[in-house]
Amino acid sequence: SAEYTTILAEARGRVGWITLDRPEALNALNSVLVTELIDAALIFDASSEIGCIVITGSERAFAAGADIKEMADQGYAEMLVGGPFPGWGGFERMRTPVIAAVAGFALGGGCELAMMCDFILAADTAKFGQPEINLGVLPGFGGSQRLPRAIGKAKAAEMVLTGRMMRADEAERSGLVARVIPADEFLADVEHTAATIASKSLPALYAAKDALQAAQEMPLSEGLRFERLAFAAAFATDDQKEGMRAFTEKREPNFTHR
Ligand code: CO8
Repeated sequence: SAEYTTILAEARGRVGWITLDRPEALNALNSVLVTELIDAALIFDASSEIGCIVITGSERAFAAGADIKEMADQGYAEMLVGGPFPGWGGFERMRTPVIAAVAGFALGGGCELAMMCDFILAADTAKFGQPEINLGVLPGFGGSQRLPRAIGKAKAAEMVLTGRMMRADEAERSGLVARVIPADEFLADVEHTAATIASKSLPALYAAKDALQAAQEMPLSEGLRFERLAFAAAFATDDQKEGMRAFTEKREPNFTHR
């Protein structure tokens, strides 16, 4: 939409596309971009017309991190009170599935933003890293917590302590990304994947995303209890009736909520 200056936001069918667009800074996440990204994402999330959100960058960079030039002179209180943090709670609580579509650099806050999404699709050009250690700091946007959960302690510790980059094939082997796609097929594949998700029943998508998030945050017994209740609750929706009826009638389901 026209009012944004650092991102492009556009609905394509039931998919909400957000393209980070600060080419002069490899999409570094400055405060304007962060504000616009969260705003656009929350608007898509609030719309029942949107069943999947894609966050992507350019061929060269998803995002090369927080904006170092903007951060350089900040102090403790400025970081804590303003800084990059306000607003992300809402982003993390979105109900709509979010895909991070990463080509090129996903470094620092860029890698952390990608990990905040439900899953990452990577072009074969993708490079992931938490290079904050080279700047005399550490990941500040979830990287020290989400990277070990995604790829295990050993690999995460090596990445965070050396600041090295990881290529797409290693990222796939390690479980950081769902799939690696050749660069020339990348956006078409992402679009297809997002449209597939967006064609499902919205209440079922919300519940499935909730349960997957519970798996990241809860002990197994709690997560299993959460799933059991959510599964039973799905049987109160007309989309469950339609989905199962369509299966027995050997036709495509026509969900009410999508
Ligand atoms: N911040 C500000 N500007 C940047 C950033 C950045 N993170 N990354 C690149 N740029 C700018 C460069 O300064 C350069 O601008 P100019 O042309 O005006 O000098 C332009 O983008 C192009 O970059 P390069 O010339 O460096 O391009 P190269 O291809 O030579 O190198 C690299 C690409 C390797 C990606 C290199 O740019 C680089 O190392 N960038 C910094 C990566 C980094 O350290 N990221 C971590 C930042 S700290 C962080 O993310 C902490 C997160 C905690 C909170 C997050 C809240 C959102």
